[in-house]
Amino acid sequence: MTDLKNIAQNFQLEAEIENVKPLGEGFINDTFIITTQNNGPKYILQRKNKNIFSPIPAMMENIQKVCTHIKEKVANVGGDPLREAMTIIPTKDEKLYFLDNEEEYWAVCLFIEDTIAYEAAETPELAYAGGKGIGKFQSLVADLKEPLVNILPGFHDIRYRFKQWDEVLSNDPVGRKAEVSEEISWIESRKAEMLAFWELVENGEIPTRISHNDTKINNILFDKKGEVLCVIDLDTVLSSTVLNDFGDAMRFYTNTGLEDDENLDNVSMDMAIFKAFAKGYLEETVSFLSPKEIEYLAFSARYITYEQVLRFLMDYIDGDNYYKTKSPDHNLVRARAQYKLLQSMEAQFAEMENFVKSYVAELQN
Ligand code: GN1
Ligand code: MG
Repeated sequence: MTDLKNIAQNFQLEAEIENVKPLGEGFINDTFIITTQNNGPKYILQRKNKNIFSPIPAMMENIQKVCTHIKEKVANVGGDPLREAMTIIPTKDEKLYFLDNEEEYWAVCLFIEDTIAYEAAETPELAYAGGKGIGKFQSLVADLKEPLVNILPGFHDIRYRFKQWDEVLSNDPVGRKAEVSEEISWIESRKAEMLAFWELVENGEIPTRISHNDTKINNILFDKKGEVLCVIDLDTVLSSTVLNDFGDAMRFYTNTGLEDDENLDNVSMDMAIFKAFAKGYLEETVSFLSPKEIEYLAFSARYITYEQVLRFLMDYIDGDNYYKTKSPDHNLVRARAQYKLLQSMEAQFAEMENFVKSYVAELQN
């Protein structure tokens, strides 16, 4: 604990530190909350995972560019930039991160009070608000002209993922491949349709824009009225297709079970949640989305869910190097649960597509 306090001391905090405690269950970074004395402001402290985000200083610059841009826009319309955007707290020597003597990177942002972070989209109303929030985020950054550094090459790029996949399968470093031949066939049998989609991004038919890329519901802060206040966890802001944000949100919001549910009967895609999120999202974005983006919106849910099956399964075969796990087969359990969700999306795909088409037509009339 003293260590964490010592680390926190390096940042420009407005009050004396009281305590530093773990917060949340991120799969990638380590997150803590800093409380300060006399009920002073709270802060979020994170050890950023340098094995995944590289280089961290460039990632922090990306986040700062996005936050500064959003703050300006929020202020222009009379909003509160300290609540409706993330505020990065620099170090005492004006850096966006602190590098400790073990070469670990730390960053601090202001904790936003009186907000709710949900772990599941419990109602269609919440999903609708979430869709509006992600749509609004995309429209706020749509005119950000400064380039972002690609600190996660190939992140939602299935061609790149297949390369990693082939390597992990041929190395089979911990001898797990033989026991998951059925799961491997789930990936292999869908390769062509996934690549066909990604080719549209590669050849520019689907445009590249700034997107969030990790739109789980707990990466959004809601206010007490149930409206989205602020989109957080900006480590993955990148130039890619905005469809990744829609797809990843659908992977998370519509799941009637847990991401790592051991009881597959719990897992399916909730169509009411899909429709509610899509409504909110489209209301904010239909003015700038291209016809191709709209055409592939529903498919993006399948794409990202498939990619997530692949990523969990690949990490299992690789010996669990990427995601934090709680048991030896955690990644396999996650892969199976996400596959169940994928199948449910496939079964309901026609209705998903039709809904998007008809709601866009309604909005455009
Ligand atoms: C990771 O860090 P966290 O838990 O918000 C991951 C996402 C995955 C997600 C699975 C940088 O997100 O891509 O979809 O876990 N982030 C990174 O729940 O890999
Ligand atoms: Mg997160």
